[in-house]
This record gives sequence, C-alpha cells and structure tokens, in this order.
Amino acid sequence: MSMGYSIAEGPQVETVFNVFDGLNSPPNHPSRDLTDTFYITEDTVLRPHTSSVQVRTLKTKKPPIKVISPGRCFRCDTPDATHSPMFHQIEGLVVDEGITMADLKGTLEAFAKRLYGEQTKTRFRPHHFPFTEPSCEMDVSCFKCGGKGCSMCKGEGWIEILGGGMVHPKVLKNGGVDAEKYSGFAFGIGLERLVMFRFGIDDMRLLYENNMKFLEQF
Ligand code: 2NL
Repeated sequence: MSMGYSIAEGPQVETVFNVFDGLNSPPNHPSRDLTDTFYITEDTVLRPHTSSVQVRTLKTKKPPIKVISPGRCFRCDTPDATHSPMFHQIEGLVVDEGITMADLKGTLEAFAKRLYGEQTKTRFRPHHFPFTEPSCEMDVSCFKCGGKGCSMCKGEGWIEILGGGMVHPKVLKNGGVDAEKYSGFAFGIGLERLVMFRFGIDDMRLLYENNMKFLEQF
C-alpha cells in the first residue's frame, strides 16, 4: 500500500474463463486437469491462483491500474511439508503507458529489501508462464547465510521467492485493454512459502493446525 497499490478481492469460486482462458492458458494445459484443479461444474472451479482477480480488474477498470490481490486458492495436492490443497497467494498487477521490465525489477527489488533487509540481493532468471512474456523468477540472497550456502538454501546461496513478467498482449486484449497503447507487469507470490522462509518454519501444516504452542511464538 505504501507503494500506491490498492487491494482487489474476488470470489473463491471462479469461472474457467477467468482462471484459464483469459490468462492465455492453452486448452491442453495440465493445470486444467481434474487431477490438478477442483471443479464445481464444467465451467466453474475453486480458483487455483488469484490471477483471476486481475483478469476481473482488467475487464472492469481502465489504466492506470495498480492492484494487489491477496487471497485463498485451491489445488488438488496431498498435504506435506511444502504443499497444501488450500493456500494463499499475493499477486500484483500494474498496467499503464510505457511500463517496462525495469519497473518490474525495481518494484520487486524494493519489496525484497523491505521484507528481508537492505543487504538483500536479488537475481532474476528466465522462466515460462502462459500469461506473461517475457517471464522470470526472482531469487533473493539467502537471509540465513547471506549467500555463502547453508541448509536453508541447500548450498545455493539463493532462494526462489516469486514469479512474474510482462503481461502477455493476449491477456491485455482478453481483458479489453488496448495492447498497442498499454503494457504492464504482473507477479505472483506464494504466501505460505514466503512466511516459512521469513520465520524459519519447516512444515507448512503447522500454519493451519492452530496449535497454541506454535502460534504463541509470533
Ligand atoms: C508464481 C507466479 C505469476 C502472474 C502470476 C498475472 C496476472 C495477469 C496477467 C499476467 Cl492478469 N500475469 N500473474 C504473472 C506471472 C507469475 O505467479 O509462481 N506464483 C506463485
């Protein structure tokens, strides 16, 4: 909010258009399978991410757009130390004239430094998402060892914390935005993963069990 974003919310039961088609997800993409996504009917699902809120924003708001969409998401996963069928995502979307990858990098670097401290370094690696082009993942220098390599970062010195990229022109068009005039960036962060790193929690299930001995530590 201190960077000028407003908060957008949307329903947890979503249309297949808002979670897949509107985001340029190909018709045969594995995330569409009944084994990956919880279907309510043929064309409604429990949202597997909060990008659907951003699709709604594109359809209803005119640029400049600057929104964060936090919320509960669902995927068919068996619970273990790093997976939960119910989890939370925080997404960001910025659309305006002249937005570039430099805006994305500057924004995410500022976010990483605020969350993990000024000494934090960031590293961007190329990646692929159907809804952004180009796409990237961001690593932060390990906050436990400072980048030397330890058990937390598995000897890497870096920890992956989010994915993002420049909004695909097709996604802008699907949302009724003029892709010749406007460009934008978007990013998505898994909240549980971020919190587990921030507080050194090694099992995601602890976050949901309401054990007082666990909760009272924070
Ligand atoms: C991840 C990656 C991402 C987005 C989310 C997005 C939304 C719209 C258009 C384009 Cl409306 N992109 N969201 C983009 C890139 C990555 O999430 O790993 N999340 C946990």
